[in-house]
Amino acid sequence: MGLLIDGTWHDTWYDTKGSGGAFKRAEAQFRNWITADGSAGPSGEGGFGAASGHYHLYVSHACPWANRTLIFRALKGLQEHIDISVVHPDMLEDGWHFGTDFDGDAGGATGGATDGATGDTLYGLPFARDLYTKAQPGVTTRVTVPILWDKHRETIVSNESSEIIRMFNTAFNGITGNVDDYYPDALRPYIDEVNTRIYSEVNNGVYKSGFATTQGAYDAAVHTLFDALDWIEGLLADNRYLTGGRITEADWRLFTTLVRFDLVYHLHFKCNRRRIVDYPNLWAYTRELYQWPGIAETVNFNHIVRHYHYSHDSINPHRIIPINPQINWAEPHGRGALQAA
Ligand SMILES: N[C@@H](CCC(=O)N[C@@H](CS)C(=O)NCC(=O)O)C(=O)O
Repeated sequence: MGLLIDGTWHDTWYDTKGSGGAFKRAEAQFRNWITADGSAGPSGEGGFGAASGHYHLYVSHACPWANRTLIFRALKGLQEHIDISVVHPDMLEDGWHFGTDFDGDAGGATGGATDGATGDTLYGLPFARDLYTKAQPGVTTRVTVPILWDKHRETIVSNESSEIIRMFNTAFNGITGNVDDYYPDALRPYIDEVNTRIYSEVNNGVYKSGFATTQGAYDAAVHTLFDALDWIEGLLADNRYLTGGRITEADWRLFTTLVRFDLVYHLHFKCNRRRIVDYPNLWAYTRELYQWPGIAETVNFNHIVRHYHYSHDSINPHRIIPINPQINWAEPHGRGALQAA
């Protein structure tokens, strides 16, 4: 784990000294947009037009932010238009790397996809940081996944998952003919409001709990997290999805945290007041989303379990991979028939 400073790699863990032991996530730095016609998007440079085979997505199967982008690639039928490379689940002193010696079937977790680490299928580079310096030689940045890469310009379009999923939602509609909309105009204010709370208190809340280095920082994060889960449990008693009867990006953004919760966040990040299976509505909802066509294939439990327990030696210094609960993802969810967006 580390970061690039002026293009040079420094192997350092997150610095929590200046923030009273609290984990603060850095802002993503590459913020261009792919649009249907290459016109400028809400941020960054223009000139990134939608085209089949033009872009490549670098992901970790362990990572909830990368999982969002794989989900939108599946929901929007983009698999044949945007190919992918999968990093190795172990993120150690060199950060994310492209070793191929991980078999996605290994590890004993059940269900989900089973593909392993692919290596960098575009360039054969050893490390994800090499992509960042290829895009910008003197860059100062954390080296995160997902990375949406432009194969022609040989640069990073975006390393911000919340924006990549918005691009996937609309930019390629003319190519795929898939006009399903997960960020519909009428619901945008409500989706934005729900996203803001869930990002801070749940998606990032599990990391704030797990990476806290003082009791106070942990207590603040973990209580906020479970208050937010209680709020969502109540919301789902009266609503099919977070913003009403229609599934939106807010649901998919929450799902990638929920699907990892009982396997890794509950134990490894000490988010252990309750498990997701203990909340009737949240658990049925998580199963429903997992069982949605194309979604189980985007979730690789073996990468998830391996990455968290093996990569964070400040939390698990002996790198022992726990036995893990057996979760029945195929159990009927009982929330009615599936609805398209
Ligand atoms: N804002 C980014 C966050 C991505 C992120 O933090 N990814 C993690 C993996 S789950 C990562 O690559 N961390 C490496 C690091 O922080 O050095 C997004 O949502 O795309």
